[in-house]
Amino acid sequence: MEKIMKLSNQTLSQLPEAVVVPNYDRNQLKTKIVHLGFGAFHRAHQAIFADILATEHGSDWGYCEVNLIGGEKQISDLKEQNYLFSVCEMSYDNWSTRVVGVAKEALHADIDGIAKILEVMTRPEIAIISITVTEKGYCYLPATASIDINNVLIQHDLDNPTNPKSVPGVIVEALRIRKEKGSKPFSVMSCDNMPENGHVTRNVVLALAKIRDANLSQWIEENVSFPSTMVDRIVPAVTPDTIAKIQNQLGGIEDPAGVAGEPFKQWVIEDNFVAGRPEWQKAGAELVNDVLPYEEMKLRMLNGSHSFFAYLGYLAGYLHIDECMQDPYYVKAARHLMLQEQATTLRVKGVDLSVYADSLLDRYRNTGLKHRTWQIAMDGTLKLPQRMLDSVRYHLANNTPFDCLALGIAAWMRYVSGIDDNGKDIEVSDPSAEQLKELVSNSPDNQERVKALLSLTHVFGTDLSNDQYFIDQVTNAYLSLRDKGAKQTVEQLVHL
Ligand code: NAI
Ligand code: CS2
Repeated sequence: MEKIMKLSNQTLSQLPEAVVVPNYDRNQLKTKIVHLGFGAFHRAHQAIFADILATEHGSDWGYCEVNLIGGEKQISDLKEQNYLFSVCEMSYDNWSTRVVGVAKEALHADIDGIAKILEVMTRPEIAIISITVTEKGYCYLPATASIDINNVLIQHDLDNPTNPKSVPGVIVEALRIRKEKGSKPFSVMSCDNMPENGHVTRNVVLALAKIRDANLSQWIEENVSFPSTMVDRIVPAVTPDTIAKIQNQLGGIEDPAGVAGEPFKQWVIEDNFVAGRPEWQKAGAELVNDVLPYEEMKLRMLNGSHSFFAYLGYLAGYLHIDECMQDPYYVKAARHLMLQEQATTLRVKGVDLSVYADSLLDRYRNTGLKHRTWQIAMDGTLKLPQRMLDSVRYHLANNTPFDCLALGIAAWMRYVSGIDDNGKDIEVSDPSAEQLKELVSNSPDNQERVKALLSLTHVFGTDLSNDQYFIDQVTNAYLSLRDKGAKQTVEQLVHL
């Protein structure tokens, strides 16, 4: 039997001509960024920007790729294939592939040890720590954007500060060592889907540092920058089908570290770096003074409608986003949500939000993506605040309607209740899953369930948990979902 070969320096020359391969001298690259979270998104986003810069502008910015929790295989695959991985762009009917060469090193906390990761992070030439570790990785309370001191990883790091496990703990320890060595600080750049992601990161790092040593937290405050970013590219979780398609693109060569995402990509970055940065603008990123208006626009319009589809779609049996797009009532509801209930809350200027909404719907129609509603539905307790609840606050303050938002929130409540509209069990994945399960099993399936779930003040804040008008709106939507199901409720809503 013929042996299947893997992507590596040796097999690069055997790839089909259509595959773009690094045309630059990879030995000239220097590890100047440590990236925490070598997941699907980073590979198809930040790594692509760096690869374009190396290819077209002679950039020498290389990465050390790190996973702290999970993703052991991705790191070992990367090491085995000379740190090369492929990124495919999936349009409706056409795929194109690029092999990315900007990773220089790769480490996993459980395989290589945290000491090795800290050694790399404290090298003087490391200028940036960038992060894509999902909202969970920040160990924060979304309603207040402050550190969750009861988080098990934070508890561990408080007891073992020099042998940390959490993202904030690892950053604090690296900064402590740099301060002690007299090295320059680095910038810490979150690329996760949170509003003011730089501020969230700063909050958790400073809070942890302060508990440890007030001088250290003051040094961090004065010397380290935490630029915020707005990041966008739909990159669904890799499936065996994705891997098979990538192998096909590579002419039969296997790449278990490969990923595939949509053609669109956007990156808006707060230009606030203390130790230099790549010239990302040359690869199409926008460097701005204030990212917040862009973040809000993306989180509320894109991610808000994504979560709306995820909960209402999953309940109705739509497994992928493009299936939701086949339902004209769902599309109409999502467009209403985006333009009447999200766009109206935004401060972004100079963007035609109706064009933006239609471009999002068009991206969702991409049948190549197969983006699972279940994937987007994950971690709702950490996603709802920025995707829906902040807009609800705007509407309550302005006395304006928010029917679609109330329905989206009620659909999350149906979803975490654990049974879909066909009576099938739902596997709820959320850091608060245990608490959700308890609240659900201790409340009857009526307005009491809504009240019970609204008691999660780390999600809803004390304001929304006690706002009777909000409670009534969500309760009405919840009872309709319970009695008529998601499809009929959405249809009725758009007919009203
Ligand atoms: P993924 O599941 O492929 O990767 C998740 C990464 O987070 C892994 O590297 C894992 O090691 C790390 N991680 C998970 N929990 C952690 C924890 N508690 N502490 C430390 N590290 C942890 O997910 P993917 O697609 O890479 O997305 C990651 C994040 O990137 C998203 O949550 C979102 O904030 C952001 N993003 C994703 C987009 C996408 O379409 N996939 C697009 C825009 C932003
Ligand atoms: C999605 C996002 O998984 C989710 O929650 O809404 O990852 C979405 O695909 C990206 O933000 C698009 O940029």
